[in-house]
Amino acid sequence: MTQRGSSLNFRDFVDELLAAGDAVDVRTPVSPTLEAGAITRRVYETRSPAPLFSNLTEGDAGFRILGAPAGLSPAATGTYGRLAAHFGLPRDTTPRDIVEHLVRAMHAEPVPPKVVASGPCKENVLTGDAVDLTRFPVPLLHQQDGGRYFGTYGFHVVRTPDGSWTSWSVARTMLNGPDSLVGPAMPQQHIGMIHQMWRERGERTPWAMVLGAPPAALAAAGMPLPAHVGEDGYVGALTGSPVEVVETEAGGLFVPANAEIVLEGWISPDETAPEGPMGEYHGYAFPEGRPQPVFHVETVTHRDGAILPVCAAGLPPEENHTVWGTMISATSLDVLRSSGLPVSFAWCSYEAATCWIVVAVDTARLARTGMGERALADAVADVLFGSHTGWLVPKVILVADDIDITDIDQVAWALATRYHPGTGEYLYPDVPGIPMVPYLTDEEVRTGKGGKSVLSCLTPDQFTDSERGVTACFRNSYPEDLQHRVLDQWTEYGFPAVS
Ligand SMILES: Cc1cc2nc3c(=O)[nH]c(=O)nc-3n(C[C@H](O)[C@H](O)[C@H](O)COP(=O)(O)O)c2cc1C
Ligand SMILES: [Mn+2]
Repeated sequence: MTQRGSSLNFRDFVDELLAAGDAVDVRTPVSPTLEAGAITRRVYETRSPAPLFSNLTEGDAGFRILGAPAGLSPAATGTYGRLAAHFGLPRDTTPRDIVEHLVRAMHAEPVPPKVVASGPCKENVLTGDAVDLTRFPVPLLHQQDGGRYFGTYGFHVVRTPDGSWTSWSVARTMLNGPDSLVGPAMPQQHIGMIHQMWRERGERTPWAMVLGAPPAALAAAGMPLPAHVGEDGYVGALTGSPVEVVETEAGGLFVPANAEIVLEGWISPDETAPEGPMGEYHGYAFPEGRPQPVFHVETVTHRDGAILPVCAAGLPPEENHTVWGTMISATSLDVLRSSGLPVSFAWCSYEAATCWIVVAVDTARLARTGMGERALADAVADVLFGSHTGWLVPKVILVADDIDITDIDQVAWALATRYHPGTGEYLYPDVPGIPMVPYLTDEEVRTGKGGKSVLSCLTPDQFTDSERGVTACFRNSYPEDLQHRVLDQWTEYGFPAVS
């Protein structure tokens, strides 16, 4: 027996998507060399159901790939349905409710994982010469990529030498040979911090990577929770049940018991190999790769008929936007609210490729603070850019909370009609930030800071809570009884129903 349900069991998640018409079992032969990537890309770009490739032309028979595990869905099956299913929420849950759900769990008591003796991830155990990652259908995802990517939707498991902190974190890993991977472990990310602790002792970092993890665990591993917070305990709080974990074959680390594939081994203290380039979250593929740490695989365990989940990164919306962006929204909202600033919501617009976060300001509360625009911008920059989550996002857009910031059309309208050129932008050249942002100068990439801003779409009257004008729209421009009549008679007039 293993725990069930779409949030805590990847296989159940896949079955639920198939049952909801939000995944397609692709039985036509498909090559993991570019073809699976091309199909997955088109799926994101057309909001089609997720492809389950069950007849792959490379890799051992029986292995499968699930593409676009958290792509957006056809409207008829719930646009955010695949993301909601990661948390066991109904398919029609709004992104706003998903974010509030994530924030609530940050304030709940962590529920530590439950260690079980065995689980489906141990159905096949391969060690020694039997370790050959090329037996899996490891995809080449874009023709510009520097290699095949095994880990595009999996997470690393590492633990501090003193055992006090276990970190689960999503980062990409490229095939480096039959028994090794290579990928980033940035010093600002928790895997990089923990790897550094082992390096300082002159030791290898004990490591595991989990693919086809419980979807809630994957999402938590892609969430910038603060340092020393275990993502495993957060998943328990989020789902209401402890995650069932099993010990690795080598011992010392614990991985979700029903994971599809688990790689175990160690990160070399000093060895690097060329990694990338890869089509990335910001939507571009840059020409050069760079040297990154090598992950040596000593043991592979996997479920029968294992399914490798795959993110074909690039132009939004893919998982770097739908999962990472949503998790950043939750952690950013939490730090801003906790600081006492008059913030009602925060949202990384998927369309902005995790390069901006929109912050909704409660203008009634803002007026009571007496803050001016610069003071507010500086305070938001200070709180957000000073946090683990704020390192990831270079731009903040402030808007009054009459705007539904989860609706990009409304955000575009606010930018056009409320941002004042020349005075509405505040720059923070000395603030550190993720060096992957496409528009950074070489100097900014080298120093790891700059290119960060707060852009205000707050109009002068909004600082005094006085109204300069009323939005001319259905909700504001007609008496309520008339609005109800129009809504009630909508289809009678002859229009198709609006969801
Ligand atoms: C699909 C996906 C791919 C990601 N790829 C990377 C990556 O390659 N490198 C990286 O540093 N972060 C990547 N992230 C973001 C990290 O997982 C995220 O910042 C997380 O907070 C890191 O964990 P940590 O906060 O425990 O360090 C990715 C996230 C997702 C959802
Ligand atoms: Mn972490």
